[in-house]
Amino acid sequence: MTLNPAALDAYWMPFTANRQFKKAPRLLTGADGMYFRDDRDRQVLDGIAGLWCVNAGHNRPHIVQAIQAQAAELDFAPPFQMAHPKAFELAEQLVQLTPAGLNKVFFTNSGSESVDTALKMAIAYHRVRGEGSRTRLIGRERGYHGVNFGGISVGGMVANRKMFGTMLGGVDHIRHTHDPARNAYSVGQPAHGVELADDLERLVALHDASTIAAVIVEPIAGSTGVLIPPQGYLQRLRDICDKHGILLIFDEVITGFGRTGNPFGAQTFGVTPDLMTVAKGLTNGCVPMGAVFAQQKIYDTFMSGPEHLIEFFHGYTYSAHPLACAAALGTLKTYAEEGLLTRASALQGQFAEALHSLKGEPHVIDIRNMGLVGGIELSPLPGEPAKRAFNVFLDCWEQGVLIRTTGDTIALSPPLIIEPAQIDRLVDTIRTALRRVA
Ligand code: PXG
Ligand code: PLP
Repeated sequence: MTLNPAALDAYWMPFTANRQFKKAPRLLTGADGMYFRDDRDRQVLDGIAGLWCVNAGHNRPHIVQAIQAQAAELDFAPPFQMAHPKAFELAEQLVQLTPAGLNKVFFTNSGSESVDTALKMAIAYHRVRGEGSRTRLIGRERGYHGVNFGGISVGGMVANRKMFGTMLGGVDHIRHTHDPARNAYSVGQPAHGVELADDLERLVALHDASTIAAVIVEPIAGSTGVLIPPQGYLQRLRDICDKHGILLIFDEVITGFGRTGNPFGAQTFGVTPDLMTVAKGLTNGCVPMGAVFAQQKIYDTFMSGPEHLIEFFHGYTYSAHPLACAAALGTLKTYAEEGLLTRASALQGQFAEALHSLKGEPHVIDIRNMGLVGGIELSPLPGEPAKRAFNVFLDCWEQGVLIRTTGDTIALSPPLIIEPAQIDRLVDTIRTALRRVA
């Protein structure tokens, strides 16, 4: 099945060079396990779990059957003042996986919605407990928190921000943690940079803690090129937040559901946030769904007014959609049966070794890794940022391997079912590409 150029005209593609793509489309028509199938009937090894989301691999029977059965049983249930059983069942199962204390779940339909939900929860929480002056939100340079207005306001990727006006007021950013001069080629967490967390003290001194509601960071910054937190950094952020009564939000849309070797990055790094956002791996990418996990104390604070009144004026038509809940339950069953939420810890040694074997190949200037996520940073083509990495992407695609690039960094986040030989193929494909691209 191949589409002719006219058939590609109407679809305005997201985060895509539309005109370039439509001249030479890359179409996926099927998927199973570790592989996509494309419109030339090739098998393409999936090196990025779709888009950091298909953590259990493609076409998994429990998930497929759960979605099919649910569609025939209950297609939709209104989520406001009504509910359906699977929403509760899913929430109960999820809080068995989260760090202790994060035992309330609010459902959304994407990571972007999870982020905006968490930011609203944080501001409203302080207001309900009588500190309505705490409205300021702090993000981090190079952060990615989705594309809604809240998310791009606290986000720190300039291309995602500069076209969209002034965004939310009252937002500030701490410094990012990328420090190749000291930390290039670190295996796992870099040794240097714990003091970068102290940048939060600078913002407290500037704005006063009484104006700050929350700080949001990704435990590992994914979209900006896989930036692993320096040793001790997240704990120090936690300590500074506690000292000043600021909520700490971990955006675990990428690090959630097994990517780092534990169910959540919070567990891998040993730091528990007040709110935690997830999406992607929650349903294995099969039906859109996100969630926000909240500490008991936050939920309890909202449960203070008259019992017949709505406590939190927020929610989506499709919050806890039956198809999404069914898909998530099938996903959790698959993760549990196959031990996938901890499998990355067994594979990370081989993954790290394979990745770091690319040191010394043409153009490579840094390699970063943790669990089953990796970043390979290239020197840019002079005057043409991002082009060299994209050339590697195209070369790998021709070799039958799907990778992802952001700027001049190659990002890898394979399904957690990957086998050692497939890790080697992934890395060797990149090696071949590096040796022949401009
Ligand atoms: N937070 C984080 C940390 C994310 O990685 C989102 C929020 C938004 O999720 P939704 O479901 O609204 O897309 C994300 C999503 C990339 C890439 O290029 C990364 C994401 C999405 C698309 C592309 O690396 N992360
Ligand atoms: N716009 C309009 C006009 C609506 O009526 C609604 C929901 O009822 C929305 C936007 C929000 O849609 P959703 O709940 O799917 O986010």
